[in-house]
Amino acid sequence: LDADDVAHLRSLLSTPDSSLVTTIPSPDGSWKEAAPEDLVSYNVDWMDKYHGNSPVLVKPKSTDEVSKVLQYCYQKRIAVVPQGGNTGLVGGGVPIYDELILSTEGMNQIREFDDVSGILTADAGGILESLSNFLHPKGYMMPLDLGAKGSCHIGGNISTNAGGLRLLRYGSLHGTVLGIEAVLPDENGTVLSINMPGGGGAGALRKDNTGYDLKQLFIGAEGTLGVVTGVSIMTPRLPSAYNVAVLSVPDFASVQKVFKETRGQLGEILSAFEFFDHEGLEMVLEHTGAQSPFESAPEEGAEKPFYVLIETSGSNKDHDDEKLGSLLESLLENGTISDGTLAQDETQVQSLWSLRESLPEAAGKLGRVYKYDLSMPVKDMYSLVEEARERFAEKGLDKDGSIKTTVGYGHIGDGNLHINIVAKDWDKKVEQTIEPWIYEATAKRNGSISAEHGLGLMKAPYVGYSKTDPAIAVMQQIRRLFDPRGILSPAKYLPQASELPLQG
Ligand code: FAD
Ligand code: 2HG
Ligand code: ZN
Repeated sequence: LDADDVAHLRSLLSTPDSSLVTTIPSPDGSWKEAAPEDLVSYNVDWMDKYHGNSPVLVKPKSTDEVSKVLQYCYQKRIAVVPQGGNTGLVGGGVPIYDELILSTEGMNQIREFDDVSGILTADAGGILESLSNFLHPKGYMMPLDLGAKGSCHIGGNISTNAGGLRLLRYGSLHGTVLGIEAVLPDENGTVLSINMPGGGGAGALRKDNTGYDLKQLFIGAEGTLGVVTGVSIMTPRLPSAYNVAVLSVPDFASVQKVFKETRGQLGEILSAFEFFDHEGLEMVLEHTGAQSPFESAPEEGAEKPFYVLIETSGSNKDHDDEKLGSLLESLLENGTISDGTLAQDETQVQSLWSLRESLPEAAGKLGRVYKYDLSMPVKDMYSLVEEARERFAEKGLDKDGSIKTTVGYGHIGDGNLHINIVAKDWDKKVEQTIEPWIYEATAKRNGSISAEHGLGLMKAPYVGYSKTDPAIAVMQQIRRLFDPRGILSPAKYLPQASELPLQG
């Protein structure tokens, strides 16, 4: 990227002064050079783990501008990294070297909302929480919710196929996304409008069996096929009654027992079932100042308990209270749960949720966090956390202080385990003790090395643990079909992506 590129890119943007930030000096004073710190937050990820060095950030205001930018980047073979709210956890959304950063920050309009079908059509840069705030007064809600809601963009959610806290109830984005608009990195900067209202062809429909369902390819593509600029998504009705309970159980077998019972007894009103271990709770209490919801702490030397968070959402509070009440009664009576708190008001709902939602933030306050996001049968989940701890103890990494703690938590309802290994520092020795061992251990359990965070830079070399060679080869061909010159997030997502044969 040089001054000529900056001058050209500026000429494509309707508001160049606010839509392009660069540290490259202008030869003729036609733009004001930014200070390096103005680009820092776009060059570094949320965990402070991946650092790039891009001198140019563009924030187009329309799909047409994205198209012009990608067309130019295609012509000049300029590498581009699409970026939403930069909350991704696998190094996918930040440059590795000096790729152009294309942010969706400037595209955050709601295009339309149909209050009969509940279909929302919005720009890709809409912040998840803002979209929720738009929908709530209308009696609707977004079908996904995550701890990063205040920053992540809907385009980023789609590009990572984010799961989150209520996938158990509302399903994955592969089911709720009805239409996608994306710009391709080709010679025309082609705008591909798939089932988008007003985009040509069929609009946002629940049912449309006319050909390959191309929009599905963009869900979880992590910016390797095109830049998502708009979305149509099906939003569910906002429930009028909520309950949240956090329960303490003696062991992981009881977590599974409670899950089975809960699904059986609560049925359609269950909207979340999360778990965290005792190390996780201690970390949150220490680093967020939250109060324990339990009357007593486990005794010194006693087995460490596990915790589950159960949420119900429905339309009849008395009905839901009765169902949850009888579930808790039966679990207490048969000794499956040892302690518990049921939220009495909205403030308590929030504070119980924050015990679970604060885990990533608390881990970040304690140290440098090696994060693993794994899918596997629930029964095999926690043995992996225990094996990890044993491995670190054998290598002396806990004694010498390199690893401060290892915590396990996640979305039990979706078979999704999060392991956060909190280290004193980013440390090659720690990393090599974890990887590829953790991926092998996951594959042995027939699991997936990424349940919801994606591949990014972190897991690109390891996809083979979860996908066969022929499947990877087909994915590589699809990638080249959409991105013939390999300009979108090269070196990420798939193994040896940068060595794929280029076209044109
Ligand atoms: P970014 O981080 O900016 O980008 C993520 C990837 O998508 C990158 O590869 C980027 O190139 C690509 N991308 C972004 N926008 C576009 C676009 N418009 N077009 C094409 N490609 C694009 N994830 C979950 O699944 N479940 C959780 O519960 C969850 N909780 C989280 C909690 C916290 C506190 C944090 C920090 C993260 C959490 N995440 C979770 C991970 C992250 O928030 C999600 O992956 C989120 O969907 C990323 O959105 P973003 O806008 O920040 O994307
Ligand atoms: C969550 O479920 C997120 O809280 C983040 O997916 C998990 O930070 C993590 O490892
Ligand atoms: Zn998660």
